Amino acid sequence: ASRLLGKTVLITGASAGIGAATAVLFAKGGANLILLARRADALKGVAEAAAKAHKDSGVQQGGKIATLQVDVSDKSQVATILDKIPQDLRNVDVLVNNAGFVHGVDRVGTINADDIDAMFATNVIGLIAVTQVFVPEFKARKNGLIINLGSIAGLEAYAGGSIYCATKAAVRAFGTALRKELVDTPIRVTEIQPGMVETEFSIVRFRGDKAAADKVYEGIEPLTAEDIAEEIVWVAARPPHVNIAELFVLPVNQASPTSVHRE
Ligand code: 8X3
Repeated sequence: ASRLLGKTVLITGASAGIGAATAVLFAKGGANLILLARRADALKGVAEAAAKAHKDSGVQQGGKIATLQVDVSDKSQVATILDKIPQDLRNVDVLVNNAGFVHGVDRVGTINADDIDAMFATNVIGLIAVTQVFVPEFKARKNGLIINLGSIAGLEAYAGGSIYCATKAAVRAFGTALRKELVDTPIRVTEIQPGMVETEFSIVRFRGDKAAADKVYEGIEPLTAEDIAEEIVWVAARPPHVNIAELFVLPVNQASPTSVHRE
């Protein structure tokens, strides 16, 4: 973990869930943070939690935290990211492309067109746009790690998830191509593929219906945001010659999107 000391990590979708847990864990490990999200107030809470985690850790290095209110699905906002980063955090070492969501469980033919656009806009186009900002930076500095949040959904699609699964398959294809493009550089590209993780994600999927969201996790112990944060921080702490290309992480009682054992 000493490899994290003083590193600067930019996290999208940092206001909740995996992004927020990852911010706190990197801060604890002595990294500096640039936290991006649409919701400024939630982001502020995460920045405070991360600052506290850094302070409590007693680690001297790192602990600088900047928050940027950015919607990655908005091209004009993504274009301002570099300008908005405070000067002392300009040299980003790790990009965590975490922002993403699913809206609805509708079957093809009945899917809301705006939901299709929104999921692709954030999960795919936004992720690509942010990556395009940092790849030239990383190439110029001959340094960088890009961690994309894929999903089990990108490996095996399931009924009722056609659009979300397609967005995560796109993330996978994009990252695979990028890894090949960067093969002659020190820049690493990782894809984390979580299975069932209990966060706001499920509530958003069911459009705020908490009871429906909770049902997903009935009788099974899902992963937590902190579990995935641990994997992300571990990936970032590998020696520079080691690239964890993919990491498929499941709750012990899940074997596929539909193979779930419930007590
Ligand atoms: C989300 C995991 O199983 O809901 O990335 O598709 S799942």
